[in-house]
Amino acid sequence: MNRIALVTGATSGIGLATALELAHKGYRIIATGRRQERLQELRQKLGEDNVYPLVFDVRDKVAVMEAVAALPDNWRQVDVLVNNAGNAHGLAPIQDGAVDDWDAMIDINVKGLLYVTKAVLPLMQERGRGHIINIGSIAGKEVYPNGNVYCASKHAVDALSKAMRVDLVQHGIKVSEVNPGLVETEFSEVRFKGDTERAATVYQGYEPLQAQDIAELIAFIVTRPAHVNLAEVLVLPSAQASATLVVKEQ
Ligand code: NDP
Ligand code: 8X3
Repeated sequence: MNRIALVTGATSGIGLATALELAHKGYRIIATGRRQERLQELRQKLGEDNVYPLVFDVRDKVAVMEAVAALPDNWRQVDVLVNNAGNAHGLAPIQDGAVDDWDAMIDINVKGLLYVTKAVLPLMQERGRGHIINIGSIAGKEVYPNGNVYCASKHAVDALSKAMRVDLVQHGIKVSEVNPGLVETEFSEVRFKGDTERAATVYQGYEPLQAQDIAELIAFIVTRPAHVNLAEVLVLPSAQASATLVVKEQ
């Protein structure tokens, strides 16, 4: 198999696990993120011919466009785009929210996803095929207290996934949305601005999902036959029933 997947946010968590899992399935990986040293580690691990690192901040539309435009000829046949880069900043009631946190979430989770999609789509359109996987969230299906702008950003991902599916179906491009519940990654460390103790409490008292669980799901979705599209999947830890209901040990 000579297939190529571009995975954003491949430096940690779900994106890193997905890059590894898809490589295991035989894909060559275009791995993106801001932390260059982690992309180099991935390249060393998987081999130079199997990983092409692209370092950019998804908020920087010029950097995104230039990086994708500069892909060498043997890396331009992108079969799969995993729009995974994203995060939450803060957890506060709307009246106390920090405007910089709001900007970050909307700029990264919504506008960043759009910029990368805009840059990569022509490569799929010219071949008349491709598969885009957008990483949404249960926060794109429900809102929870203090989650306001993060939830809004993931509701936008939900709307955009449906809209992309409608617009791209006649171009032979599949669009799938994967909506995880609680996954133990660096997500909460970022949300709580490096407070690792507070971050750890999010995943205590029950068995959260691991990044590998989501990676395996993504690998399953992209390896379905051409006529099958798993359009949307909500995937939760068994202890979670909704955005707010998680059964924890006392
Ligand atoms: P991590 O914090 O572990 O990973 C986030 C990834 O996004 C990193 O690789 C990071 O790379 C990249 N990223 C963040 N900001 C930027 C930016 N401005 N430019 C480029 N890349 C960026 O978290 P997760 O793996 O958990 O998160 C991945 C996705 O999954 C996100 O979209 C998140 O919203 C979603 N999600 C997570 C859930 C969870 O419970 N963990 C549940 C549901 C959805 P770098 O810092 O190197 O740039
Ligand atoms: C991440 C999961 O519940 O923290 O999207 O919003 S949650």
